[in-house]
Amino acid sequence: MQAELFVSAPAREAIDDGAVLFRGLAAPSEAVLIAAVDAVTAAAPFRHLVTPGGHAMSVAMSNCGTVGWTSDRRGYRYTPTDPQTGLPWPAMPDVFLVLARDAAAQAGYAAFAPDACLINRYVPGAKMSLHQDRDEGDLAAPIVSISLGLPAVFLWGGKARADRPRRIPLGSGDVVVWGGVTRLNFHGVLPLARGEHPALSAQRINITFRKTR
Ligand code: MD6
Ligand code: FE
Repeated sequence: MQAELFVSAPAREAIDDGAVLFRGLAAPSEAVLIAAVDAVTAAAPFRHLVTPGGHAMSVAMSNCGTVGWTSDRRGYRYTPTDPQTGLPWPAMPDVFLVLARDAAAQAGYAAFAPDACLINRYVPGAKMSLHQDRDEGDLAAPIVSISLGLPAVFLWGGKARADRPRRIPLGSGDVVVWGGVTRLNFHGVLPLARGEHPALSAQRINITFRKTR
């Protein structure tokens, strides 16, 4: 029946070449995803990493997967253990993997096999300056990004830092997939506005999946 096609196809918005936004794709999984974030961050607590320039980031971070993204005065890199605990990063929860692979496939990236998952926590005022994601060894693989909690304004820039970014509102359950010719585009997040989310109170959680090797 025709109606079933509409039920199973998520709202899809093209952001750019190779970049797609699926509104609400993760919304049905919100509670399960939050429980999985809680489990990961009980073992690998959120922390404010220091940039090579010596500034503490306003966004708090954790990771799960075979390797995790980290930063200190010596630079940015992926490590197999959590520098704070000395332990391996927690395994990637199944619910994360299933959703990431499904979103990637729907965006046209078959067989996405992420080995790293970065979890970012924003509170009001926290932001992410324009940057490129370029520390991954496999730039042919896309990145999948899931947003939960308070809404944010995502900045979608171009190939050069000076390109004026577009503003894309992201809400809880929205999933962005990007790769291909825009894999290295600059992007960021405006300072989070105050608000109250039913499940996450005054927080936004962003989960990004990457293939580093
Ligand atoms: C955020 N996201 O949405 C920050 N990077 O909180 C990112 O920096 C990002 O969402 C690469 C791909 C997708 C992303
Ligand atoms: Fe990024």
